[in-house]
Amino acid sequence: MLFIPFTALLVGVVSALPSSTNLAARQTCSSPRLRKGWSQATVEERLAYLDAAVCVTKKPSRLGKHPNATLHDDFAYTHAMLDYGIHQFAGFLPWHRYFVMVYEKALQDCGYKGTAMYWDWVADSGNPSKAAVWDPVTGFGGNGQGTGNHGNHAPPVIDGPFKDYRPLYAGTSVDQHSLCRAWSRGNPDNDDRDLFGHRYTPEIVADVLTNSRYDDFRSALESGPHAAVHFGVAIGSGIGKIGDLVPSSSPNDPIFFLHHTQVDRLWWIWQQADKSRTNAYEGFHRLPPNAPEEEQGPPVTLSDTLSMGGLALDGIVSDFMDTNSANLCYEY
Ligand SMILES: [Cu+2]
Repeated sequence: MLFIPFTALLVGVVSALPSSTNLAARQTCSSPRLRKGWSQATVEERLAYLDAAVCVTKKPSRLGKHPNATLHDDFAYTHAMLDYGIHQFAGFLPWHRYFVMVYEKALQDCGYKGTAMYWDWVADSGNPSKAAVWDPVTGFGGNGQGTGNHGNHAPPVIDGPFKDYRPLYAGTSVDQHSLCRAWSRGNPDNDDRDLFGHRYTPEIVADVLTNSRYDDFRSALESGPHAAVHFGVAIGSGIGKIGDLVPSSSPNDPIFFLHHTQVDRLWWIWQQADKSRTNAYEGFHRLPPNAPEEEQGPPVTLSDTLSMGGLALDGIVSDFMDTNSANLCYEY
């Protein structure tokens, strides 16, 4: 049988490969790699990650959709193009698991030796604006500042390694702008914390994890804490402008990948609680936006395709369920 290394799947340029490839059970995963939280990593590890993340913003586009696009822009574009088909249904979790892996591989192609890292926003929910991820030297820089952006874009991020990065896309439209954030500011009178930290507390996330059915868990996580972090970072109350982490091009903000690695980690934690959850996958496909509301799509299956829109080869859901499989081989 032809052996296809998983890295080939990620690069997405091996034209002889079928468009989707089942790689399960070809090897074993004897020593899974540990994905760390940003605040657990050493300063050297954080700087190495940031160096590679900056490198991704300077590498040429793989998709070739626009002469000014970089590889990082490709991630935003792919996510924006596929938006409707990768959110608000069962496929949300495996699709983003694969997407984070494609990015992790891009970091490694930039010389990074480590793994994807996560922002544990549950641990930081009491005071999210003070989280280590926002450090100007050992993190991703802080909130947007001043008035130097245009149109609907929130103020630019003026510190940290991405202050000169100018994402090309807003949604799927070409609209180059400075990387921007607009943190929501909590109202202490209502126990509203900044960055909507009151919506992803340990209590709330523990409650999300009590859902025993896959798609109930997925839905509670996606529309609850996951969405709150997107909005908390990028939809500052009252300024009428939005930061990069809200539109469908949200991978524009490199913090996206730490946010989604945390989402992946919470799924992993949920899976660890019961062996039968490794392959627990149920729910329904979404119908096109113009379909009558009462109709639902066909049931999802483990053999459904995960499209990467040309950024990497398409995958199959079953290849992204078990982080201890040979092709994933990581843990938290
Ligand atoms: Cu997404």
